[in-house]
Amino acid sequence: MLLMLACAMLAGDLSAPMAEDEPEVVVVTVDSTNFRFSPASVELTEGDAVRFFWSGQAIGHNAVENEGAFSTGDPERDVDVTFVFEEGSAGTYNYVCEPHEAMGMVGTITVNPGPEPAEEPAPEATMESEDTPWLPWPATALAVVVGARLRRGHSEGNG
Ligand SMILES: [Cu+2]
Repeated sequence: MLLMLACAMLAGDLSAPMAEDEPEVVVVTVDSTNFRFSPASVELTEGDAVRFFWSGQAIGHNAVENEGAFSTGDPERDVDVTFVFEEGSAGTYNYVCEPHEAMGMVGTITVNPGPEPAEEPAPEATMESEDTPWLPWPATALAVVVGARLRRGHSEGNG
């Protein structure tokens, strides 16, 4: 029993989160000659950010997420907008440059879940298993005592 508890505590310590990484900021810019985002595919972790950054473009671009998760607004020649993917935002985000979507100016951001906090072992769970073996004992002991008294009383009456 104590050994089990000790093991559980040890496991909890081992799975405790390490010092968290510094949030990463991935810059997505525009390859204007090919009308492409660069990089077009980004993978990061919850807490990280994407910075859409371009300036002095010949024509305006924007980055609009298909489900409305983020948008840099109207197409602009100069854009500097940073979106932070908070805890709980894990998922895949597909976005387009609205004027140039048909030309293939699209991008994907994949956000992976951050490290889980260590779960506390539930102390109640280990207590429950000990209940059942003790239940029959008081009832059985009482029956033996009552049975012995009855038998003795009976034999005295006969003798
Ligand atoms: Cu564009």
